[in-house]
Amino acid sequence: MIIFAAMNSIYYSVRMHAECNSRHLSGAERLVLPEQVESVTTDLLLRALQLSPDVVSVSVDKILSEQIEFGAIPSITLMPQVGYEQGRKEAVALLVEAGVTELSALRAIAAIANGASEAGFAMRGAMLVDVCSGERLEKDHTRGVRASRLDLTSAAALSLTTLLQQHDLTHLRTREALVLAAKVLAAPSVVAELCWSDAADYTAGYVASQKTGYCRFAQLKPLGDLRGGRAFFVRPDADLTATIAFLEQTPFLADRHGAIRSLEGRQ
Ligand code: PML
Repeated sequence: MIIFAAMNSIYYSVRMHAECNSRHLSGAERLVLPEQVESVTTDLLLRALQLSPDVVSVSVDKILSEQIEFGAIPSITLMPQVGYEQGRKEAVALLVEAGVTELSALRAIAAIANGASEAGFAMRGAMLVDVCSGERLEKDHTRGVRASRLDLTSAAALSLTTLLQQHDLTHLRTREALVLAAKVLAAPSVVAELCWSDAADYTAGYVASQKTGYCRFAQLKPLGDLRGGRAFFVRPDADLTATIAFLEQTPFLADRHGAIRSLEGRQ
């Protein structure tokens, strides 16, 4: 379903970031109409406060509707239920199918698995990884690159939530990851994304690309591991300034989504 923003309407980008002991704890964001700003800001603040942070920052920035890029949430494949080591092997195969070299895929997996920040923790944002060599291209290995100013329209949110519920995918992280993947795949020179969560109690992850859609694994890391994160694979000739500007600055609203197919029963 496609919903068009009213001409010349105003939106606000509401972004929350929480820290504890100077380390990233939680981040979330929305792109909403003016009348939603108060309740959305409260929701994000309450979400951060549940985690006993030292510092919570909330920013609210005006966005004009003509600045917004619209796009699609990719179709979803629920991959067979396997352990995280087998899941990582299958993630490599999907990345290769998407156009990433095996070397690059393996280097990205190793970096996330070992804690990709300078200090060996999860990064705040994502790695930018050369699709051929696996070289890391982001300037700051702790901050990384953040896909930001993104959300989905209310109509798309309703429809997607209903679809996800039919497959017992009710966690907010899944919805948020789908929106983020939609924006990442719309970015210039991005070929694929690899992600697994840095939350101790959340083992899921995915490979996303135009070729494969969003392929979700229930387990890409052992339970309790805080090392997780994201790699955005970019073409060697990428104009990184343009890619980063799109990911971090261009407002993006997903207004439609694909279907879900499940391979979960298969081994
Ligand atoms: C995160 O937000 O921690 C990343 C979540 C990745 C998997 C999301 C899912 O499909 O459930």
